[in-house]
Amino acid sequence: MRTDQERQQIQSKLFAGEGGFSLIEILVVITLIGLLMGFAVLALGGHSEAGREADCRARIEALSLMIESHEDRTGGYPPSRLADLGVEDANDVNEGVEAMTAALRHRDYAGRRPDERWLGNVDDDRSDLMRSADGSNALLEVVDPWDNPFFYIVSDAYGSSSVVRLDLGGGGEDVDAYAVKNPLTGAFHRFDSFQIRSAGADGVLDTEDDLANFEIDVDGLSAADRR
Ligand SMILES: [Ca+2]
Ligand SMILES: [Ca+2]
Ligand SMILES: [Ca+2]
Repeated sequence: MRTDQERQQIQSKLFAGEGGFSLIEILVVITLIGLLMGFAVLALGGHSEAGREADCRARIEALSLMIESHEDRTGGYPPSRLADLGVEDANDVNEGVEAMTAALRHRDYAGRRPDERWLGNVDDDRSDLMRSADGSNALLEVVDPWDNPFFYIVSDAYGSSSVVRLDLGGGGEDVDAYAVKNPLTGAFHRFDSFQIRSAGADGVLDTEDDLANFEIDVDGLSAADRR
């Protein structure tokens, strides 16, 4: 049997031995390592595909709320045609999302506006007939975390095609985009409101990684079902 004195000597060697670390020092180091790992995960998460996808879903969610709020305040969703906002001199590229963005940034509109960091202008166009709150005449688009414009279309335009230009790393390609039907019901998703869709990580519309304000079903994306 050890005496109390021997036990105390063993404990003091364990926790505060000469040249070793005290319990407090070890706890401080463990806490610091934990904090550093937390920062590393946060920093990586912001740039990973999973982080971008979560950011994209958050943008779609926030935009949907703004669009619903526009309907509450004005009696209508932001249009997907620029002519409905009096802009008659524009090209037809990215028109849906430009009209939505212009409506939410219109000087006569007092509701919440899209985050400035979400704005781009892939087709680099402008209109002298724009009436934006900040006086800019650029026909901006709300873009996804891959810097591609969202595709936005209101239910009264479902069934017609629109030209969308995706950035594709600065190259740019014009594609025809359509509202999507639910393959189970044969009806358009969000049949009485609006569709908003991102081309997703692959930067191509009508593929499985698209993200939208409805559930993407790859069967519903086939061209035959869309018209
Ligand atoms: Ca345009
Ligand atoms: Ca534009
Ligand atoms: Ca895609």
